[in-house]
Amino acid sequence: MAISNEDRQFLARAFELARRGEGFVEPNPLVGCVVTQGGQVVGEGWHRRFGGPHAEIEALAAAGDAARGATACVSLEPCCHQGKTPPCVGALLAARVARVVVGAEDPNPVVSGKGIAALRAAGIAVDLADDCDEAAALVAPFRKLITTGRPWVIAKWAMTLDGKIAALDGSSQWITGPEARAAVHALRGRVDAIVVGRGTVERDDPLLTARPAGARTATRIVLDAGANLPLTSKLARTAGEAPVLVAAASDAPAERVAALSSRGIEVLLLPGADQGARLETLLNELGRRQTTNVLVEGGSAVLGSLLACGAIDEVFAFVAPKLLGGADAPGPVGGPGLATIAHAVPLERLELSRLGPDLLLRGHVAPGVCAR
Ligand code: AOF
Ligand code: ZN
Repeated sequence: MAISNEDRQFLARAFELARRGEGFVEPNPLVGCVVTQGGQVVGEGWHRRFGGPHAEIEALAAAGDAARGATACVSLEPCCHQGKTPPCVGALLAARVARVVVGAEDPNPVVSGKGIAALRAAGIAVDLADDCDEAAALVAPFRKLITTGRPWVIAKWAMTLDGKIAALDGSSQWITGPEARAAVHALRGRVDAIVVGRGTVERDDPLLTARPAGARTATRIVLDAGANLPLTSKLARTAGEAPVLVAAASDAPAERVAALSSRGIEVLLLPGADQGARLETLLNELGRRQTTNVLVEGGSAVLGSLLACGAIDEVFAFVAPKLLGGADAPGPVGGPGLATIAHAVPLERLELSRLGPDLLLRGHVAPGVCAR
């Protein structure tokens, strides 16, 4: 049996449920599940928190006896391994579901394809929606981390309609209105780390916390080759409330490193001749720490280095309907830039929303695209 339109509708619901776990489940994937009988939903569930029951277990529990002979639509291939929780394949078999619709294969090599094979071997009909971009997008950060060992990098900026992130005098507060700023706080509240350059700290003295607090508390990271972060900065003064990490060059002065460390700030000494090389090392280290989502808030030099090393996975561009002009007023992404228009990095899965007076454009960098 192939995937029907009805299956797709239930899968869409499973994706919606899965998103509720955002910020709570990482480094696990977002997963949602809908159990149906004769076109009616009899149980719904999602993976709610890291270490907790998987989506299928929640949905089967909600369905109870109605799961017998039912169809389970799961956004991700059910697991067949004993992790922190028992395998979902076993639970689906025990509940006697008749059919499983799967949004995407699990990129985790421990599961990948084996969950579907185990279900089929037990006589359950399994249909994989292998053309489902949305299922793939839902687990894109998880896939990135588990297959490359590096986090998913979200580049965020706020600019005027004519592409400026600050006026000539350096002022940038505020380009966008309160609704857009609230969306940034929501984003901060679900990521594992927030990165800014030293220049941004100098200019804006940001706190980089989510207000109100979100599902998780991000580590606030400053790219600061000389470990010069002032002890009077808001970041340094709040290091006891939310973690601060200074990513410095390996030759940063020992007394600066000691001063920051004594305030509870972690200093990472990164090898590498330039910011781009140090950024790559930092991303590898963050991946090693199971960091799934990293939000990079600028400035333009940092975003430029990221673009140049092909490290941007997703973009959140907030656009205010204002004009600033100025040949020397900065744009969001600096650095060397790409040599020619044919090298421009395309975004896909573009979503456009209105936030009060402003626009939010978000999209994923097409997989396999690498800046040259
Ligand atoms: C599913 N349903 O809802 C999720 C799955 O350590 P554990 O037990 O939580 O297992 C984590 C792994 O299980 C994770 O790496 C991924 O392969 C899969 N996640 N699988 O069937 C779910 N969250
Ligand atoms: Zn599972």
